[in-house]
Amino acid sequence: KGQKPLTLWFTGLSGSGKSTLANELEKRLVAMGKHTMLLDGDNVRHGLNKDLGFTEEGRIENIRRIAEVSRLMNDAGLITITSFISPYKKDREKAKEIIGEAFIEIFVSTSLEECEKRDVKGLYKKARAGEIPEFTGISSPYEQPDNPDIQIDSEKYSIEEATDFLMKQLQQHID
Ligand code: GGZ
Repeated sequence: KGQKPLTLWFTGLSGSGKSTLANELEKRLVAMGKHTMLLDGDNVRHGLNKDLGFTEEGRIENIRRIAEVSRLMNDAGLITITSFISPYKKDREKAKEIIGEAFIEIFVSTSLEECEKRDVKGLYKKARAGEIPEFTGISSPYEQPDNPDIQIDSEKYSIEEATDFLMKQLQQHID
Protein backbone atom coordinates (compact mmCIF):
# COMPACT_ATOMS: atom_id res chain seq x y z
CA LYS A 1 0.00 0.00 0.00
CA GLY A 2 1.67 3.16 -1.19
CA GLN A 3 1.24 6.82 -0.53
CA LYS A 4 1.37 9.80 -2.81
CA PRO A 5 4.36 12.02 -2.00
CA LEU A 6 3.41 15.60 -1.20
CA THR A 7 5.03 18.77 0.06
CA LEU A 8 2.69 20.66 2.37
CA TRP A 9 4.29 24.10 2.24
CA PHE A 10 3.19 26.36 5.10
CA THR A 11 3.80 30.09 4.74
CA GLY A 12 2.94 32.94 7.10
CA LEU A 13 4.32 35.41 9.61
CA SER A 14 6.38 34.58 12.70
CA GLY A 15 3.88 33.56 15.36
CA SER A 16 1.07 32.92 12.87
CA GLY A 17 0.73 29.31 14.03
CA LYS A 18 2.51 27.58 11.13
CA SER A 19 4.60 25.24 13.24
CA THR A 20 1.78 24.37 15.62
CA LEU A 21 -0.49 23.44 12.72
CA ALA A 22 2.31 21.67 10.86
CA ASN A 23 2.97 19.53 13.95
CA GLU A 24 -0.69 18.69 14.47
CA LEU A 25 -1.13 17.85 10.81
CA GLU A 26 1.87 15.55 10.93
CA LYS A 27 0.38 13.70 13.92
CA ARG A 28 -2.85 13.12 12.02
CA LEU A 29 -1.01 11.85 8.94
CA VAL A 30 1.17 9.52 11.01
CA ALA A 31 -1.95 8.18 12.73
CA MET A 32 -3.23 7.32 9.22
CA GLY A 33 -0.05 5.31 8.62
CA LYS A 34 1.62 7.91 6.40
CA HIS A 35 5.37 8.42 6.37
CA THR A 36 6.22 12.06 6.90
CA MET A 37 9.09 14.48 7.45
CA LEU A 38 8.61 17.84 9.13
CA LEU A 39 11.09 20.54 8.18
CA ASP A 40 11.16 23.63 10.39
CA GLY A 41 13.50 26.21 11.82
CA ASP A 42 14.59 23.85 14.57
CA ASN A 43 15.91 21.12 12.30
CA VAL A 44 16.95 23.19 9.27
CA ARG A 45 18.08 26.65 10.35
CA HIS A 46 20.18 25.13 13.15
CA GLY A 47 21.75 22.51 10.90
CA LEU A 48 21.81 22.47 7.10
CA ASN A 49 21.22 26.24 6.91
CA LYS A 50 23.26 27.32 9.91
CA ASP A 51 25.33 29.53 7.60
CA LEU A 52 22.31 31.61 6.52
CA GLY A 53 20.83 34.71 8.11
CA PHE A 54 17.72 36.79 7.55
CA THR A 55 18.86 39.16 4.82
CA GLU A 56 16.99 38.86 1.53
CA GLU A 57 19.83 36.69 0.14
CA GLY A 58 19.85 34.49 3.23
CA ARG A 59 16.11 33.88 3.02
CA ILE A 60 16.22 33.18 -0.72
CA GLU A 61 18.91 30.54 -0.22
CA ASN A 62 17.12 29.14 2.86
CA ILE A 63 13.96 28.55 0.85
CA ARG A 64 15.83 27.19 -2.18
CA ARG A 65 17.62 24.55 -0.09
CA ILE A 66 14.42 23.60 1.73
CA ALA A 67 12.66 23.14 -1.60
CA GLU A 68 15.48 20.92 -2.88
CA VAL A 69 15.49 18.84 0.31
CA SER A 70 11.73 18.56 0.17
CA ARG A 71 11.95 17.29 -3.37
CA LEU A 72 14.49 14.65 -2.35
CA MET A 73 12.19 13.54 0.44
CA ASN A 74 9.27 13.35 -1.98
CA ASP A 75 11.45 11.26 -4.29
CA ALA A 76 11.95 8.91 -1.35
CA GLY A 77 8.17 8.65 -1.06
CA LEU A 78 7.63 10.84 2.00
CA ILE A 79 5.02 13.48 2.69
CA THR A 80 7.06 16.55 3.59
CA ILE A 81 5.65 19.32 5.75
CA THR A 82 7.61 22.58 5.71
CA SER A 83 7.14 25.44 8.16
CA PHE A 84 9.03 28.58 7.15
CA ILE A 85 7.93 32.18 6.74
CA SER A 86 8.95 32.03 3.06
CA PRO A 87 8.11 35.70 2.65
CA TYR A 88 8.83 36.15 -1.05
CA LYS A 89 6.32 35.18 -3.70
CA LYS A 90 9.06 34.53 -6.23
CA ASP A 91 10.80 32.05 -3.94
CA ARG A 92 7.59 30.14 -3.26
CA GLU A 93 7.02 29.98 -7.00
CA LYS A 94 10.55 28.63 -7.45
CA ALA A 95 9.91 26.06 -4.72
CA LYS A 96 6.82 24.99 -6.63
CA GLU A 97 8.89 24.63 -9.80
CA ILE A 98 11.45 22.49 -7.97
CA ILE A 99 8.88 20.31 -6.23
CA GLY A 100 6.35 20.03 -9.06
CA GLU A 101 2.77 18.88 -8.70
CA ALA A 102 3.42 17.50 -5.20
CA PHE A 103 3.57 21.12 -3.95
CA ILE A 104 0.63 22.37 -1.91
CA GLU A 105 0.76 25.91 -0.55
CA ILE A 106 -0.90 26.50 2.82
CA PHE A 107 -1.19 30.15 3.83
CA VAL A 108 -1.58 30.72 7.57
CA SER A 109 -3.11 34.17 7.25
CA THR A 110 -3.14 35.24 10.91
CA SER A 111 -2.85 39.04 10.88
CA LEU A 112 0.27 40.93 11.89
CA GLU A 113 -1.77 42.60 14.63
CA GLU A 114 -2.63 39.22 16.14
CA CYS A 115 0.91 37.83 15.77
CA GLU A 116 2.30 40.92 17.44
CA LYS A 117 -0.29 40.73 20.19
CA ARG A 118 0.62 37.09 20.90
CA ASP A 119 4.36 37.79 20.65
CA VAL A 120 5.09 34.34 22.11
CA LYS A 121 8.86 34.76 21.95
CA GLY A 122 9.02 38.52 22.46
CA LEU A 123 10.56 38.96 19.00
CA TYR A 124 8.10 41.59 17.78
CA LYS A 125 8.87 43.74 20.79
CA LYS A 126 12.57 43.46 20.06
CA ALA A 127 11.98 44.15 16.37
CA ARG A 128 9.98 47.28 17.20
CA ALA A 129 12.81 48.40 19.46
CA GLY A 130 15.23 47.95 16.57
CA GLU A 131 17.05 45.09 18.30
CA ILE A 132 16.28 42.61 15.48
CA PRO A 133 16.96 44.04 12.03
CA GLU A 134 14.94 42.99 8.97
CA PHE A 135 12.16 41.38 10.98
CA THR A 136 9.34 40.07 8.81
CA GLY A 137 6.22 42.24 9.00
CA ILE A 138 8.06 45.05 10.80
CA SER A 139 11.18 45.93 8.84
CA SER A 140 11.21 43.24 6.15
CA PRO A 141 8.36 42.37 3.75
CA TYR A 142 5.88 39.51 3.77
CA GLU A 143 4.31 38.99 0.36
CA GLN A 144 0.96 37.25 0.77
CA PRO A 145 0.06 34.45 -1.65
CA ASP A 146 -2.66 35.54 -4.09
CA ASN A 147 -3.96 32.09 -4.73
CA PRO A 148 -2.88 29.57 -2.06
CA ASP A 149 -4.20 26.03 -2.29
CA ILE A 150 -5.41 26.34 1.29
CA GLN A 151 -5.78 29.37 3.58
CA ILE A 152 -6.39 29.34 7.32
CA ASP A 153 -6.56 32.18 9.85
CA SER A 154 -5.53 30.61 13.16
CA GLU A 155 -7.21 33.39 15.10
CA LYS A 156 -10.68 32.13 14.28
CA TYR A 157 -10.32 28.48 15.23
CA SER A 158 -9.01 26.21 17.94
CA ILE A 159 -5.96 24.14 16.99
CA GLU A 160 -8.16 21.07 16.65
CA GLU A 161 -10.70 22.84 14.45
CA ALA A 162 -7.94 24.24 12.26
CA THR A 163 -6.37 20.79 11.90
CA ASP A 164 -9.75 19.25 11.04
CA PHE A 165 -10.17 21.92 8.38
CA LEU A 166 -6.71 21.27 6.92
CA MET A 167 -7.30 17.51 6.83
CA LYS A 168 -10.59 18.05 5.03
CA GLN A 169 -8.96 20.35 2.47
CA LEU A 170 -6.16 17.82 1.95
CA GLN A 171 -8.43 14.81 1.59
CA GLN A 172 -8.55 15.06 -2.21
CA HIS A 173 -4.73 15.00 -2.35
CA ILE A 174 -4.16 12.09 0.03
CA ASP A 175 -4.81 8.52 -1.05
C1 GGZ B 1 11.83 36.87 10.83
C2 GGZ B 1 13.19 35.83 12.38
C3 GGZ B 1 14.14 36.84 12.21
C4 GGZ B 1 13.87 37.90 11.30
C5 GGZ B 1 14.92 35.45 13.67
N1 GGZ B 1 12.70 37.87 10.62
O1 GGZ B 1 8.87 32.88 15.52
P1 GGZ B 1 10.10 32.15 15.15
O2 GGZ B 1 11.37 33.02 15.29
O3 GGZ B 1 10.36 30.82 15.70
O4 GGZ B 1 10.08 32.10 13.58
C6 GGZ B 1 10.95 33.04 12.98
C7 GGZ B 1 12.04 32.29 12.28
C8 GGZ B 1 11.92 32.54 10.78
O5 GGZ B 1 12.78 31.70 10.06
P2 GGZ B 1 12.39 31.17 8.62
O6 GGZ B 1 13.49 30.26 8.19
O7 GGZ B 1 11.02 30.63 8.65
O8 GGZ B 1 12.39 32.53 7.78
S1 GGZ B 1 12.45 32.70 6.20
O9 GGZ B 1 11.47 31.77 5.59
O10 GGZ B 1 12.08 34.12 5.95
O11 GGZ B 1 13.81 32.41 5.73
C9 GGZ B 1 11.66 33.79 14.13
C10 GGZ B 1 13.12 33.71 13.80
O12 GGZ B 1 13.29 32.74 12.77
N2 GGZ B 1 13.70 34.96 13.30
N3 GGZ B 1 15.22 36.58 13.03
N4 GGZ B 1 14.74 38.90 11.10
N5 GGZ B 1 12.03 35.85 11.70
